[in-house]
Amino acid sequence: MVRFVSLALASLAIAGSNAFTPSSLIPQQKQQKVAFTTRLNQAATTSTTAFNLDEYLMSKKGPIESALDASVVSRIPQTDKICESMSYSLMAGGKRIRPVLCIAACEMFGGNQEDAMPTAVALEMIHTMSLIHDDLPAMDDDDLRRGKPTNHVLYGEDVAILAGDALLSTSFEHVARHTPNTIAPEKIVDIIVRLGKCVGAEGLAGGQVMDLECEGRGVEGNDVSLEDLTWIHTHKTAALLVASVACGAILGGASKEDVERCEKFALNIGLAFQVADDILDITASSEDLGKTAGKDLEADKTTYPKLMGLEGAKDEARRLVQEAKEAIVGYGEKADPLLAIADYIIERKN
Ligand code: GRG
Repeated sequence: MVRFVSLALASLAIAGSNAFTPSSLIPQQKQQKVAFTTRLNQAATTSTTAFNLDEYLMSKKGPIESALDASVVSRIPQTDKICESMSYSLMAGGKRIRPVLCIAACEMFGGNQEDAMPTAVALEMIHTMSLIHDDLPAMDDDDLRRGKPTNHVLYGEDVAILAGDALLSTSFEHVARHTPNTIAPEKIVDIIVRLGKCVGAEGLAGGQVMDLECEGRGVEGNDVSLEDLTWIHTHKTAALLVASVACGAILGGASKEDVERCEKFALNIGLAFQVADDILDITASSEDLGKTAGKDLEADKTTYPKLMGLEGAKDEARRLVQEAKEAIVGYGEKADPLLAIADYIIERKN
């Protein structure tokens, strides 16, 4: 229901300005926009399929888990320990949202799962690295992740840091080595650039540093603003989701404009994801989350609920998802998986 309301709203918002202009009078770039708007309106009025997200996620789970499992293998006894530590966190469960987003975006543009899988694996390696490092005593100092003891609890801080480093470097190697040779080398380079960028100063690492700098702020006159919070989460959380969708789209054959629409979609779901995470930290149990609940409150962190109130944060999450969907609804039924994932991101329980 929410879906159809949002489709109608998107249709109303974007319909209009070029409705009766002959296409020969419209410049080419604008023509593409008109064509997209027309598709958007058609999708908004004709899409009635009830997409089954559970079935879709189940169909992706097996291939993703197998590819992840095969991606870290110790070939000599000297690497047994580091590989065990890498595999432990990589195979410890998790929703696999980033690989699914990558594959779904690739398929939306007519690409296939096999083309996207090495990048999907790389994204989950990067995500897992960030979780291992985030849980370290020098960062969030947590001993529970994905319902299991954190990496450093089992392997020690030294090995956990190195396992994270190894997952990060292996992610780039994996894309370069395993992406099928039917994909143009320029695309593979573009993907590696995007993966590198979303981890660096303008990605996870930069977002995390700004987050650490903001911790403990909140003294009158020096409060963390909504703008600060949005910057942190655009980089710390959304950047990897943007890379997931954009890389999938590129592998599927998307044009520059298509990739930009995908980036807009992913930035908004990325922020919504974090708003939902902040809400769950207050409302869910550690058992449901698979990690320690209530940590934000305990550390007096600035979060969306703290700045907007719980109901305000829920409204903000819904607004962001709505905006995300408007960016890609014009792709019609092919966008169903991504649209359903957008809803799931704020409805999830962990
Ligand atoms: C070492 C270069 C380098 C970077 C790491 C620690 C760090 C810098 C960044 C922190 C990134 C981080 C942990 C962001 C939070 C993102 C988030 C909401 C994670 C939870 O993701 P889910 O819910 O987890 O997808 P599962 O377990 O389902 O995979």
